[in-house]
Amino acid sequence: MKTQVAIVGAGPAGMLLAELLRQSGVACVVIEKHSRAHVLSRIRAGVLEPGTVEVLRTHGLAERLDREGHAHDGMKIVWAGREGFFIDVRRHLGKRFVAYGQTQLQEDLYAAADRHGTVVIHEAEDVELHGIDTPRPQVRWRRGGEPMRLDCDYIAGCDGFHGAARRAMPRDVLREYEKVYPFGWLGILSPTPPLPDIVYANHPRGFALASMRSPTLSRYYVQVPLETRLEEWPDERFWEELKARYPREMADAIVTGPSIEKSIAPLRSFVAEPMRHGRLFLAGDAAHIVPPTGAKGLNLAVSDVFYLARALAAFYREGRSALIDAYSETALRRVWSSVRVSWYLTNLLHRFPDMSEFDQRAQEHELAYLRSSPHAQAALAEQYAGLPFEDAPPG
Ligand code: RFL
Ligand code: PHB
Repeated sequence: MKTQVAIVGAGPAGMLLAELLRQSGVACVVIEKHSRAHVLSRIRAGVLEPGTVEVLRTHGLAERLDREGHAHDGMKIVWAGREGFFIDVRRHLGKRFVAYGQTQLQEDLYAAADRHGTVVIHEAEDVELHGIDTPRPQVRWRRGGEPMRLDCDYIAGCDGFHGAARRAMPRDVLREYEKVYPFGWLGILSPTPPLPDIVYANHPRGFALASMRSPTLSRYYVQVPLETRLEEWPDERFWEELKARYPREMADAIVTGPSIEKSIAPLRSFVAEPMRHGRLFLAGDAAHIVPPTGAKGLNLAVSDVFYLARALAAFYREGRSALIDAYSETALRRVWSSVRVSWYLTNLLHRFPDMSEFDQRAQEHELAYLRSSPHAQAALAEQYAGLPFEDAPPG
């Protein structure tokens, strides 16, 4: 098989890239390790930044999102025994977020691919990337034991943190920056009405988060030690612990019910630089991971893909390679901004096992400062909303 761009991974990054390239007249094939049913069953992100929504709207991918998504203006922060406050993104930036599940977005992207006959190959085993330093790179894999090969001009590595693409970068080219946090998030999805706002809580028992997917579907998380096992957390224990971490009135307003999904995610910050080598580009979780505290992972996948699709379209349409050459640097500016604010919010809102009394007091005073200063709130609102996308340089 031959194509212009081989896309490895059919997560949100890979499937969005396939659709943006198609709209620019660039041919591509997507190669995915898992089955379509598996990809569509993953429950992950739920908060779309204003810039993400804009990209989806501009490319005709927001019809269901505009119908079913729940627009909101910012987020609340509460902490034990004190009055909380609201980071009002709409007031400071005139922009709104949309609560819309990654699961739904993934369905919308598959529907777009189906409408236009985009080739997505599932259940590809032992995916390998070859010749990324040559003008004719290849992706090779096995399907049902048979060896398969795709020749292309470029490869987009959209295969997530554990994928094959980043590992195909030469060791002496790649620099990796990493921070692993000493706790995880235990999350549940429940068919119950959510609280009206997204509420982050800092409590001596640990961090908690109240979020939403729809008016009848809520998503909650509590900070747990890394060695926690799901079996230790029947629904009753989860609800009790969640409520214990919120102020009284909020705890009373939380509607409990059965969980329809329950999982534990460890927290990590990770950035691989550069995001391009030779004919290989990295996009999304393949290049970087953020702890979920900033709700940034999916949004970064979308901004990487926006820059990458624009660069490849300029190359195929006008023979311009300047945007391809600038891709890594351009994408990394936005990546580091979101990595930084996710790390900041993680430090601000969690109880670390090795926290000293000094650390604790400094954290409390940081929260008090944020609550009292409209300037600090405006700065956080700007970063929580995500930096605006950069215009393409003229030429
Ligand atoms: P994905 O979604 O991991 O997709 C990668 C795809 O590549 C496939 N794959 C391979 N394919 C071929 N060959 C190989 N060798 C392969 N290895 C893997 C995989 O099967 C998969 O289909 O990466 P992508 O597309 O970059 O998208 C990134 C997002 O999924 C991720 O950043 C977010 O889910 C992170 N995240 C959140 N992001 C937000 O913006 N807002 C949020 O509110 C938010 N909440 C979250 C989150 C992630 C969470 N977890 C569980 C990690 C909440 C949680 C709990
Ligand atoms: C979610 O709705 O799953 C969610 C919301 C905010 C976050 C992380 C996850 O920071």
